Amino acid sequence: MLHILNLLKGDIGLIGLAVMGQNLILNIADHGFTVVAFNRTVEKVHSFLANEAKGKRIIGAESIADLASKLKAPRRIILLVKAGPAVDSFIDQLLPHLEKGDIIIDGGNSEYQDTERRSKDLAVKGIRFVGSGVSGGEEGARYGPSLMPGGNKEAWPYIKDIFQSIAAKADGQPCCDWVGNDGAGHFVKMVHNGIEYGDMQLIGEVYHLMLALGISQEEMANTFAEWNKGELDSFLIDITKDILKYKDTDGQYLLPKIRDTAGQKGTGKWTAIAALNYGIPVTLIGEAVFSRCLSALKDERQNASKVLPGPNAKFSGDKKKFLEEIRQALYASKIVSYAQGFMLLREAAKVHNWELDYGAIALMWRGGCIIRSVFLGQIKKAFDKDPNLKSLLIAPFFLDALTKAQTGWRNVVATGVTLGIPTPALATALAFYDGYRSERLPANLLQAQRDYFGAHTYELLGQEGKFVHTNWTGHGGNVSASTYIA
Ligand code: 2AM
Repeated sequence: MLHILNLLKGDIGLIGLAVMGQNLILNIADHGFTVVAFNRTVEKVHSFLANEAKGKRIIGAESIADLASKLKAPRRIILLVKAGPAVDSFIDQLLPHLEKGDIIIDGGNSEYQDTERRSKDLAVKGIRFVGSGVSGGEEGARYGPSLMPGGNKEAWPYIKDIFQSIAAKADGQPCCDWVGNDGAGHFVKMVHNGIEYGDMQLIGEVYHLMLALGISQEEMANTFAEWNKGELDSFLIDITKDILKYKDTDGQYLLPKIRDTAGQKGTGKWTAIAALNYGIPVTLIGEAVFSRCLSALKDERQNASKVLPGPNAKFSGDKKKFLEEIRQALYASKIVSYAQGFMLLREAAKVHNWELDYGAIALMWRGGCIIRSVFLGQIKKAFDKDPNLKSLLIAPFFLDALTKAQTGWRNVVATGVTLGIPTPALATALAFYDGYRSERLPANLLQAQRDYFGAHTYELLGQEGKFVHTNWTGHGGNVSASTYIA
């Protein structure tokens, strides 16, 4: 009897009927699962049932209690509500109606520390909590997002089927796998968004250089179309081509009319903050975030443009050759950006004891999401070949690509400097590359300076672990500072 009753119940509940939530419900229902839908403003449930959800395996709920009563055990409930207090509020409202073993999945853009906290708090109460990155926008949610679930691993066997069937597929495999404990899923989603910032910034710089070259917008679009057939084949290159081609109702290109100030919701900033907190040089994403900040200072820039002198130089080389060098610079910088992103993942995994599978993460990003690309297939291959790979830069495939690209890359950055075109992401990628491949960096001088002014001590080459202090001036004593940090 209980079994039959269970059959009449919903497979999964979803709270939050904004566009992402509605699309995800439709996607889940299309894959043969019955979904129970609920929203804080209940009228949205009614209108959803009467319109988009009509005739589909979708049941409405009038209250949290109603939602809980209409779900099979163990209950599986996805929250797709505004990140922050709304998530905690729904968790609190759900708890009295749940039983031990039930599963709450937060599919919003929550900060990974919040997910960490919720996962731990709910585990104590016997509730299995999952924080899942969901990427791909409205279209992805409806027809195949990239899904990055993490949290309480006990939940995975109960949600795997639904998650992997609704996720995007790349080379026949779902772009969804278990990421790791507690906040791991949302951390990986955050890094994904940071990398997205970096990719977009790089493409923006390329566009800026193309403008300086003086080529037509049509030529730019054709160049991107061409690039999209090769190793740069990706969603962002593809839409850039479409944007460049797009003409307004007056027959003019729309792009030059758009105000050149970029907004941000914060996930790029979170990635940069995490990079600083973990001490990992994720410089490209940092530059991408700062570039948006600089773009937002439109009034100041307008004033400065009238007074601050530039180099007054014009491009005078072979444009076709330079366009190919720009392509190489973009590709090489992208490799650096992803290498930095995976370095951050590795460090966070160490700190949080997450067992991250980097090849699987690359596959999760390979399809369905904004950074989807052929390139991620190569990253997956590199990590599959060597799961302990220290850096993508030294994986044979990427090492070869960097070797081929570096002359062009250097020329592009140098030309940007000569022409006065800012290329912060392309340039910081190159600076990172040169720093990373340097056996010796000038940090010895830094150590000496710190010891000079603050007696912080230093290590001598070949005598690591032994800290010595020098009395550089002959006065000031020989006592070193052990606790003071400059
Ligand atoms: P609403 O339709 O009742 O506004 C995206 O904003 C989704 O998050 C919507 O489903 C919205 O519900 C929900 N939401 C936003 N803020 C919320 C809050 N403070 N409490 C509950 N739900 C919230």
